[in-house]
Amino acid sequence: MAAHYLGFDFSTQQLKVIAVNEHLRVVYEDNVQFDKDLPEFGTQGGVRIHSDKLTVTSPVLMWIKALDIILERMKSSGFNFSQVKALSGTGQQHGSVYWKQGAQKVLQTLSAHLPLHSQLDSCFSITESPIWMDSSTAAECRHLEQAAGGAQALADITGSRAYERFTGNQIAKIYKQSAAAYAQTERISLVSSFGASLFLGDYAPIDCSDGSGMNLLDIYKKMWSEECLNACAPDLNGRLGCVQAASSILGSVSSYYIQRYGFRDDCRVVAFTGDNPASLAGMRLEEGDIAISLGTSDTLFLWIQDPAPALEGHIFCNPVQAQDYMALLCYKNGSLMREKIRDCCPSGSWEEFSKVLQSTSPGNNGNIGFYFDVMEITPHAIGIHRFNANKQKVSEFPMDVEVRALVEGQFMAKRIHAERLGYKIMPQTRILATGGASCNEHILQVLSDVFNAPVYTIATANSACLGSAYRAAHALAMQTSGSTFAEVVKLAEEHTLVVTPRTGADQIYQPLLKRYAECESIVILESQNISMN
Ligand code: 5FX
Repeated sequence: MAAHYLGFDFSTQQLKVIAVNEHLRVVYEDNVQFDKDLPEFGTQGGVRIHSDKLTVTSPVLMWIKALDIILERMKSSGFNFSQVKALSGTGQQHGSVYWKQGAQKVLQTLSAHLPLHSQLDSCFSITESPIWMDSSTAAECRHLEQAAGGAQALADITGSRAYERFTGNQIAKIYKQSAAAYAQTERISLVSSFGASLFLGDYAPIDCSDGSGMNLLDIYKKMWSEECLNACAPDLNGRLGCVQAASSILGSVSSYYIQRYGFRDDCRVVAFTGDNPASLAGMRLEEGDIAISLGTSDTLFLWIQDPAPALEGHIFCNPVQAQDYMALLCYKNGSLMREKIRDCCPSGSWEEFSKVLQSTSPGNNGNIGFYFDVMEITPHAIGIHRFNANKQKVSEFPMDVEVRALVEGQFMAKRIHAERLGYKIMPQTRILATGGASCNEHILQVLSDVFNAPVYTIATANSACLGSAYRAAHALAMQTSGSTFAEVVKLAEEHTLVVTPRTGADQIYQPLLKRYAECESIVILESQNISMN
C-alpha cells in the first residue's frame, strides 16, 4: 500500500497541511486562514495586537478549531488517512501555550464523537497565547541577561542574547503579571509541541531545535539551563518537561484520530519543530549550505558545525542532524533598499539595474557602501554611508558605483556576519536562494562571487510545511534503516544551478571583506551617535 507522510504548519496567519507520497511528491495541500475561516476570533493576520501596541497574542482555541476544520475537509475530500505512516509539524517559533491543571487527562481521554475544540475549550490557564510578534518583555530581558552574567554570557549558553519574543522572557512576564494563572499551569508548550500534543493525545516534549528559541536551553548540553529557568519563573522545569531531539518519534497517534478519521493505529507522530528549522529541512540544506531568502527583509539560514554565538543572530540546534547547529540572521533593509536604489536608475527598471551591475567590475574599484533606510538588525546601524578606496567617507557615488556598492555591500555583510557566528564556507557549499530578488541572475552572480560558491534557486512555497512532511518520512527511515535526512530527501526535486563564482573573485573579495568589516565598525559608531543625539 502507498505510504504517505503528513506535515502540519501552525503558522501566524493560517494552518497548513501537506501530504507527500513515498517519492516525496506533494499529493494533497490545504490551508485554513484564521481571519477568513474563523472570523469569530476577530484576529487580524491571525493575531491580536493589544492597546499597548507591544503585546501580541493569538487565541489558542483558534488553532485547535483550525485543526478540526482542516481534518474534516481532508476527510470530505476522500483523503485516505490509513496510508499515512507518519506525521510531523511545525509552528511559529517562540509562541507559548499554557495547559491548565487536569488538561493532560482531557487530552488522554478525547471522545472521537466530538471535535477537539469543544473538548479542550477549558484546558488553558492562559487563553491568549503570546506569539513571536510580541515585544513587551524588555524588563524581563534585562533581568535574564543580568542573571546570566551579561548578554554574551546568555548567548554562550542559549545561542542568543535575550530577545523580547523568546519564550523564557514571555513566561517570566506571565508569572509576574498573572501569578494565579501560572500557578494553575500544568504544562507549557511551544506552538510546535502543542500541535504535536494534539495528535499524540498527551503532552509532547519540546524539541531541541525550537527549544533553542526560548533563551532557556543550553544548546550544547541540550538540557534546560537551571540558571535561566530560575531567572524566569519558579518550578519551570516540571512545567516544560524534558527536551527531545527534533527527529524523535514520540509515539503513535491518539485513538481519537484512528476512530474519527481512520488513521492507522501505528501512524507515528514525529516531534514538531519551529518554522525556521522546518524550513531548513524543507529547503534541504546540507552541511555547509546557506539558504538566503531575498524578500522584503533578507533572511539567512546557515548550517553550522562549530557555532560561535554572538550578540547578533541566533544559533539553534539543527533540526535534522542532532550534533550540528543552524544559525538565523535577519536583515530589515532588503528588497525595499534594492528597490529604492533601482528607482534612482534613469529608467527605474530592474533591466537597467542589472545592466549597471553587469557593466561594473567585481570589487567596485574599492568603493564600499552601507544602505540602511531603517535601523538595521545586523548590525544595529542606520543611514547611508559611502567609503572610497582609501576608506574615506564620501557623500555620493556615481550611479553605477552606487548600484554595485549596494548589492556587494548587502552580500559582504551577510558573509561577514555568518562567519562571525562560526559559519565556514566549504568546498561543497551551495547557496540556495529564494524570494523576489532570486530571479535576478545578475544579483545572484554578485552573491556567488562574494561567497565564492555556486548559487542554486529553489521554489520555496510552504517550505516549513513541506519540511515537516520530509521530517516525518526521515524519522521513520532513520528508525528502520538508520538513513540520514540527506539520503531520504534525495528523492525530492533537484535544485536549479544558476551561477558559479567568476575566476579570481575570491582574490578580490578577501581583502575587500576585511575593509568592509573595518568600515562597518565606523558605521556602527556613527549610528550610535545619531541615535544619542
Ligand atoms: C524567528 O526568530 C521568528 O521570530 C519568526 O521567524 C517566527 O518564527 C515566524 F513564525
